[in-house]
Amino acid sequence: MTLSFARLRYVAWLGCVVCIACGDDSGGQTSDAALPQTQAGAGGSSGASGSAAGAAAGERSVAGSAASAPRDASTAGSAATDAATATDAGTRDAAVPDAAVTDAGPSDTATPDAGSVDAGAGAELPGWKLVWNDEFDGAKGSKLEASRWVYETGGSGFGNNQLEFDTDRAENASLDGNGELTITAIKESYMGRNYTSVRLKTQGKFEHLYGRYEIRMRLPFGQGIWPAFWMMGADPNNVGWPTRGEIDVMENIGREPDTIHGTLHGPGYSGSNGIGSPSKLMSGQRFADEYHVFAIEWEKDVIRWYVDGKLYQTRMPADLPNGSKWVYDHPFFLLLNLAVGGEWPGNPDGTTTFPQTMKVDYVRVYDRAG
Ligand SMILES: [Ca+2]
Repeated sequence: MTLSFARLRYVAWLGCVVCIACGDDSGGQTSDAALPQTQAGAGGSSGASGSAAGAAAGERSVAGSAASAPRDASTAGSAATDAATATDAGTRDAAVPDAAVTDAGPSDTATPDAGSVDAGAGAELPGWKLVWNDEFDGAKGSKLEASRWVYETGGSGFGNNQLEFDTDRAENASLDGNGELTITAIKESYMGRNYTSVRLKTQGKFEHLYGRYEIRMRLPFGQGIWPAFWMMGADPNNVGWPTRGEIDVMENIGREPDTIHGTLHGPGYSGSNGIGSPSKLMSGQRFADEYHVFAIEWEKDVIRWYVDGKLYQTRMPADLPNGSKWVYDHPFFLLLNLAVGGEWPGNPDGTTTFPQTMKVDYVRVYDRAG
């Protein structure tokens, strides 16, 4: 394991995936101190901190998600622009949800179907050019491709007091033979821990500046279960976390089955003070019931978060606390993990069932075309 336990000094309260992250960088990056991720966490509270936008954003629910709105591929190219405009206006997320702000694209089209597996082909997205992806095609039982992913193994708790030991075993992560990655959190005694799972990253394999980052997946569920798709800033100069920056594309904690969180962590706004907003499904729905597409569009001075093609949050430098710095103008790498327990989600209890399975159809990264 690559973590430097010493670094994991602080524990964040709310969800910092990051924290998680922090520990991660193998290597000696000094400062990656661990840290917490967070925030977002806490649901509505997230963001709050000094961000003007924080408040407004909190309420937005991207209801209707999947099933309801058919996506219009043709809007894809301009979507971002429109969104940004709406946002600037101050209406921020509010304005956008339903509108035509779609991520559009063939990919989303597939999303609506509940149990659908492998949206398959169709990585083309109007207005965007695919620059990196994993469709998880391959023989049943195979592990992830070493050319794309690094298994971040260990049971340090990643600064969040997570309970699992993250392994590189096929039992915890393997292709299902039908175009999907299956990540499984298992309750078992392993290396001094009582749960095993997986934490993947593209550090050193794929680090990229700006673009659209999209994942189609079906979440696991249950108290203490904490899936996340997120990004950490590459850190060649060892500035450490949170100065290196963290973008949480999607986090979910089991006790909020209808809610996901998108969050930024940077210097002066990390851990429980991260800047973020939740997105909720309509009453009675759970993210674990269907596949959903989670995405961000990251450009200079603006990051937009989407669920099933609907924009629910836009963040810009003006949203940060006074005097704090926007640290999102350098390459980031991707992380995909399924944590068990920890400060933010709390630990599993008698209602939690194992194994818990997270299915991932694809991860795709695009640059703006042209
Ligand atoms: Ca696939």
